[in-house]
Amino acid sequence: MLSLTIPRAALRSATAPRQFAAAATSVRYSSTKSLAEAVGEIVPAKREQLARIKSQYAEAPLGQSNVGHLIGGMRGLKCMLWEGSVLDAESGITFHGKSIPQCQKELPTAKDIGRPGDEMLPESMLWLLLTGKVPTAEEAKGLSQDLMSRAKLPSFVEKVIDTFPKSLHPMTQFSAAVSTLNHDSKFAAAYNAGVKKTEFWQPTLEDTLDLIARLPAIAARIYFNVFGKGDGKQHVDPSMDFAENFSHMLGYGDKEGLTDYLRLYLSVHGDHEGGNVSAHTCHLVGSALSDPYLAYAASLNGLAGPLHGLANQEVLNWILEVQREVGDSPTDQQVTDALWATLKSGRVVPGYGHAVLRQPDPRFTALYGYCDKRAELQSSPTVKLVQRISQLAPPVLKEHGKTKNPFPNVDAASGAPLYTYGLDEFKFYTVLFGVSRAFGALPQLVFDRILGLPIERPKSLSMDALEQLVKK
Ligand code: CMX
Repeated sequence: MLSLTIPRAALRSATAPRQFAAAATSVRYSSTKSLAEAVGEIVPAKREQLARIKSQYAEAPLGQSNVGHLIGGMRGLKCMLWEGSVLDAESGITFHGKSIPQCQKELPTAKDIGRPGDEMLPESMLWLLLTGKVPTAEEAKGLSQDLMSRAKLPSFVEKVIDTFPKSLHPMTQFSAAVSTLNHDSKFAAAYNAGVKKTEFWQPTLEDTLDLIARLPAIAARIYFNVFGKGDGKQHVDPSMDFAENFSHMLGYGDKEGLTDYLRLYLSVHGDHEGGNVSAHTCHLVGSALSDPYLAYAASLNGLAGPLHGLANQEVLNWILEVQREVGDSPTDQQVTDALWATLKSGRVVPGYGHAVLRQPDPRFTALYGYCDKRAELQSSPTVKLVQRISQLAPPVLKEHGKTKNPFPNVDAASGAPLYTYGLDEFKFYTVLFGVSRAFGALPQLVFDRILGLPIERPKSLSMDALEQLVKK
């Protein structure tokens, strides 16, 4: 039960084992568990599970790899461990076994921690991803307050960001700024001090929380410098949750609909199993024991590609292009013609298709569902066009006959609500995705270190070597 008066002695870091405790004064109720304690509890079982798998099944086949895998982007090859989520081609993503609708039902929401808003908190999702358990409202609130206590940027990082030219893409600014945060990496410091391998996960978790907490301020500073919106100071209000503070920093704090949308957006974009470019990159770079800042900066560079995270910028660009062409009340034929014109020009339809999914993306469905709940979004011509295209594009893409999945992915829906709420600088959209992806990619880095996973080093072959091998 939440009590409003908290004895001073009961206040301590919501997460950290003493040696890595954040200097910040985060608030935690003595009866609730901190995130570090909750993660610490699962460590023995996770290690035992890995030892059991190693001793009993190390030689068990997982299907064969073939030449098609080697030259075809390793589609479907089972060669990575990823704890937080599993992606099924038909039913979509589950986070520790929970689908998005289940998470929407079970995870603590803004209202549950005393803030205005109905959507699940990204803080709750982070707890689930790291522990496999649904947090109580008190635990979610404690984690939220802990993150807010870590959110202030070092002043040298602010200065670095302020030197970037406005013309530098926001994603490049974002990854560069994240790299500089490694100046204060607790993992790097612990490693240099000779901390034992079995304890690596603790400073990795500390860096993870520091980094996630600081991403909104980095993003908002870039947004202010490039687009002139927000107060430019990235003020943090400790009574607000993560998305609420972020929304205020960006200058949209008065728009409850946008703030609640951000909560949902950040929660569903966080984790999408390990094989996608951004998640895999974080795991790969982290496997060299690079600290979480370096690993996540690399991840962001992958997210900035147009076939991955940049697609959400491309989608809005393309939707507005179609809107200019067909107007606000187009016929089905006009929209269909616009889809064919895109395909015939040799371009992909952005926001459609997926390397794994073979059904509409449940993340798309969740964001679409949000639009259906809000009158201001229902009346938006941009949202309406997105919804119309989601019905008309699949038959066109099927007839076109190339893509294995003609259905919308998350990027098809994510930008239109932002645009409608006035966050219309779509060059910035992938930065929002980048704030979110940290909620999934970084917890896996913690698991990598709990499990002591080795450096990644798959085998490559030249075409000559490949031919020699297969001709034998
Ligand atoms: N429009 C037109 N053609 C498409 C297409 C689309 N939306 N999606 C796939 N295709 C084409 C591919 O370009 C490929 O053509 P070629 O054989 O000429 O190279 C063919 O269909 C087969 O591709 P696939 O096996 O179905 O898809 P991949 O696994 O290779 O690629 C993806 C997946 C997402 C990169 C691809 O569907 C695509 O480019 N979609 C548009 C961009 C996009 O929305 N990306 C965001 C994905 C989600 C995310 O990561 O954020």
